Amino acid sequence: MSLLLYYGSGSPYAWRVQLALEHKALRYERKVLSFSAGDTRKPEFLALNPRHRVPVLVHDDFALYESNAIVEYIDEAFPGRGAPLFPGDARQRARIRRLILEVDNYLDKAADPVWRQAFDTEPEKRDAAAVDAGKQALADEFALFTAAMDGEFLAGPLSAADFALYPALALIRRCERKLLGFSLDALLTPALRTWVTRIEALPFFDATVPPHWKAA
Ligand SMILES: N[C@@H](CCC(=O)N[C@@H](CS)C(=O)NCC(=O)O)C(=O)O
Repeated sequence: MSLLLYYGSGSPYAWRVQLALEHKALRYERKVLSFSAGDTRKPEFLALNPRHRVPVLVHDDFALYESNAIVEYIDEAFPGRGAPLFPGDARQRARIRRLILEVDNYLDKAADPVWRQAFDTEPEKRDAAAVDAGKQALADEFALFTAAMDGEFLAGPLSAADFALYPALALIRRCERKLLGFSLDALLTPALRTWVTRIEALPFFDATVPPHWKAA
């Protein structure tokens, strides 16, 4: 059996998949792609994902893209390895899927202007008003996620919802290096701050941190 993960260092979507693979204690190889070198547009990668995005997981002869589909596949393809990532009855599993959709459809949208200002905008061209609007949108999102929280983790026990949200928050925190005075903790609710420390204390967490983040 072989598992190969194509990822980009710091990609929040790829990070979800790494959290799932590590949680299941699966052995996998990694192939890091460089966005700046255009690796995602090379024909051999386009053959795996015509949408030219990481992550892609190749399990033997089966290649799959889209992080949420991959996480769900890992959970179903390797039952009995680690606790399920979609635990509970139909309603609980539906909540997990809903929370993941809320991360992708709402939280990411709120974070996007902040990410753009931090990572895609020259320091002298940064728009403080855009960052402030982003901060407000993020605070609103964090209030909604806090209200939806149901126990130690987002949906009660640890689940795929936690793996969807954490990398987005980590990337928001990474903006602190670029945006003067920007602080993730200042926007998070106390419950989410505690939740972040819980995720970072997971025994496999360190293995998933982007290598170039560790070096810096
Ligand atoms: N919906 C996709 C999003 C993946 C995505 O946007 N990946 C970015 C990196 S964070 C990427 O590979 N961009 C490279 C490109 O667009 O060529 C998923 O969940 O897998």
